[in-house]
Amino acid sequence: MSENKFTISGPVEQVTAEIIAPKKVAAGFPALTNSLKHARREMNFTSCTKALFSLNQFNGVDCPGCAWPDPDEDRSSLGEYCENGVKAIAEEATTERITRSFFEKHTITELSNWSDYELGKSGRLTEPMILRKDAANYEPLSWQEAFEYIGQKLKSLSDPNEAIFYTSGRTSNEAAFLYQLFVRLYGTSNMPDCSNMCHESSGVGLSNTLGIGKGSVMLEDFYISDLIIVMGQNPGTNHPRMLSALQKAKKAGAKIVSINPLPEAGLTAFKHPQKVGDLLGKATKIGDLHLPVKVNGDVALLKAVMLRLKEEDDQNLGSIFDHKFIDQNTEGIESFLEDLSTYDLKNLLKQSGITLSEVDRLVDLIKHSKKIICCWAMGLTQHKNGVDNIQEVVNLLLLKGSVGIPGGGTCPVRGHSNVQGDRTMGVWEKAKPGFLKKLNENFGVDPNLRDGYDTVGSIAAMAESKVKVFFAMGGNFLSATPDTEITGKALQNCDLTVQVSTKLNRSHVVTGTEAIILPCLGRTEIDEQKSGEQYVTVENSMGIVHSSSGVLKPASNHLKSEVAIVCELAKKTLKNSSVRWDDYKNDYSLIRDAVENTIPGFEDYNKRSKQDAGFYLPNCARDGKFETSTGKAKFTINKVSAIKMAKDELLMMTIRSHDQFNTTIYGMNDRYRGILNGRRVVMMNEQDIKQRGLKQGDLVDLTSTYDGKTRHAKAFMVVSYPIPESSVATYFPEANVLIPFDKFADKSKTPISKSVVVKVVKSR
Ligand SMILES: Nc1nc2c(c(=O)[nH]1)N[C@H]1C(S)=C(S)[C@@H](COP(=O)(O)OP(=O)(O)OC[C@H]3O[C@@H](n4cnc5c(=O)[nH]c(N)nc54)[C@H](O)[C@@H]3O)O[C@H]1N2
Ligand SMILES: Nc1nc2c(c(=O)[nH]1)N[C@H]1C(S)=C(S)[C@@H](COP(=O)(O)OP(=O)(O)OC[C@H]3O[C@@H](n4cnc5c(=O)[nH]c(N)nc54)[C@H](O)[C@@H]3O)O[C@H]1N2
Ligand SMILES: [Mo]
Repeated sequence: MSENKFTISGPVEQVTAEIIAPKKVAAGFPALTNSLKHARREMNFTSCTKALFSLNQFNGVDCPGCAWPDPDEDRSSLGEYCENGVKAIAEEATTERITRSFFEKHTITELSNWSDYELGKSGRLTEPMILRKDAANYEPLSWQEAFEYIGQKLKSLSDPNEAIFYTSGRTSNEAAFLYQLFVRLYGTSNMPDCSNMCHESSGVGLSNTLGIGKGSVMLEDFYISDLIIVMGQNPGTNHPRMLSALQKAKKAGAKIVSINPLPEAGLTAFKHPQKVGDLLGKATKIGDLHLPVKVNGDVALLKAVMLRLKEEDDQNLGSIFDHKFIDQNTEGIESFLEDLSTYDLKNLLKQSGITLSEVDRLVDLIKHSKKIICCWAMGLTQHKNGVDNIQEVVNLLLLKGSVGIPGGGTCPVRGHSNVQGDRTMGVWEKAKPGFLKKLNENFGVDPNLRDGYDTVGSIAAMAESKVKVFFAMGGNFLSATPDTEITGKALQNCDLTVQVSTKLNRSHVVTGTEAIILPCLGRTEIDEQKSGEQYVTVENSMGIVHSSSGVLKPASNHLKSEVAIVCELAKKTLKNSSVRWDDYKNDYSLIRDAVENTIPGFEDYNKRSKQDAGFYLPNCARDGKFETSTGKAKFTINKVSAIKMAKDELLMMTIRSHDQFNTTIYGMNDRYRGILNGRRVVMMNEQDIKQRGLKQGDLVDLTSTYDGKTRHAKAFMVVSYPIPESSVATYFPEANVLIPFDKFADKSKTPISKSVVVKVVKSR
């Protein structure tokens, strides 16, 4: 480990990965033993049992992992958890602590050479720290000094738009509502969030076509569905509790299809880790059909499927499409079909990498199904044509009349546990006019605030030195965003960077001229305020709002809640604020009252959030009503991928291993994919490996070239993997240095993390 040179993107670790056969079954005993291994390594026995038994129980702790919903009734008394939920808890409830002596001992230059894994494993942050100008180390400061310091700095800016306020998706509704209120009262809409990099394409595509940026189905719909299509999503790793729903759906007769370049374990077969029968017996086969689409080949595939369906519909007197639904509820069918007819089936098959007989197997399943659910995640959203991907999925569902019916609809599966709620609370660089009007009436927010920077806009603005203060409510902006080197330099252009965090990460190390760390309570911890113990609320992927109450003793006596941090900061920053910041801090039920008075759907918020499973927010698409500009669901014309590649180029997707939560690295194993003990790997098709005169285990350098600028990532190990030719996969965030921040999805501006054109050459 070099200590002399400061690095932005961290060390290039030597790869010593061990490659074994990928797994075909997800969960089962190995998931149990693995989760316990993580829990035991990080936590003491009492916190471990307390946290796990309360996890996802009525009025218990909402898992800080993913946003998959819990059953409305019938929850396991062992806790509704999965292997990766346990890891998320263990990460937060770790017994390791970072104290002031840690920062005395390790300079910022030294820490910049630690890996994300090493930084994260150092433990929970315990007191506010400041990195002063030109200092080598962080030093402690009191909370009051910290708020004073940040408040002064914000007040001194000549334009509030010189500040940026980022949000990651773990922030509770209560904290998110106050945070956006504070930022807007301060006078800016510069609120980039992790959603910009995540499901933004879903939000845009769904709003445009169905009139609501959220999914339409509920958990119950899975159990009565005929057909569930899972596209561009790896639930076995990223939403393991979804596998229980797929298992139940399967047992009730649903067919399940996966469309994914990789044969992901959870979509093949599953053993429920909390059911003894499953653990001892045979696994449930989950997938009926797997279509190994090329990276970014989805629009081509969907068009091929719809062309074949159209032929069938023509031959079968219109009995395949739901013409009645189409007539009554949609618009644009004629131009959609006209455009579809211009495509050549052979070309579409070539572009998707799927054979005609495979396409016809899917067509056959769709033909015989009325109730169809399409689920998706990052495999569809993080492309130049990410919005088109989503809209093409909607086209298919509309043809079948399968939106807004029991058992059928859209299911974008959200990432962070409260990313959907943060948006509902108004964390967004834009705002619906009605919302700003309400904020104006209730709190005096300027109703004419203009749109602010989103995530890529923020990077550009910081790179151009237009920004003086960068403030992050959670997350790890540097490692999560594309173009690590450029983003790092952009952050360094700021005068002050502030991170509200639970754990140490790269964003604390690559900073503005000065930097402040504000350590906060995690979701699992007891939040005691003046009026007593507080609970918070979150919204899951299916629009259910419910409570979450911490059960563990806080990691340090000096931690503050995110709500308290926002209130204190607002008091120090805003001149003559009439908002009751102190009351809100003392009693979160008052914040919920304020939300109720501002955002539709939150009637009786305090009462209903205490009900066992919480309450559903209104959802027009679920009710079969489409609140688009015309009141109809819209067919849209979408582009087949237009990415051009030279012969020696490959299309790279950057994905998650089984041992990470975004930029938090839990361990070095991607157990299901059989890649152990190393993350700097590139999964390649055997043909692509041979063509380059390479073999598994070779070290290669990756480059990407956009607009004449070449980016480099050195020393990745080649892994021969069942992935379509010309597609390759690497892990995020190691490969983020290759992703140009100024290349993103049309309309949603989501970075192209799943389709980066790269070259792979042997390292010298
Ligand atoms: N344990 C754990 N849970 C998590 C997270 C985590 O990091 N760890 N992250 C959370 C967050 S924020 C999110 S957004 C979600 C992410 O959940 P996912 O979207 O499942 O995460 P990724 O690993 O990005 O996986 C993308 C999947 O899409 C496939 N794919 C890639 N490109 C394409 C394509 O062009 N077409 C198709 N059809 N498929 C493609 C990949 O092979 C992979 O299976 O998970 C959430 N839950
Ligand atoms: N190449 C590539 N890049 C990607 C993606 C990809 O698939 N490929 N995925 C994108 C996606 S989908 C997302 S959502 C983003 C994720 O982007 P972020 O949300 O910014 O990143 P995380 O890694 O989830 O943030 C982890 C940090 O959050 C802090 N934290 C954890 N819990 C809490 C809490 O309760 N409160 C506070 N205040 N802080 C907390 C800890 O300090 C931890 O280090 O990354 C994106 N980046
Ligand atoms: Mo995400």
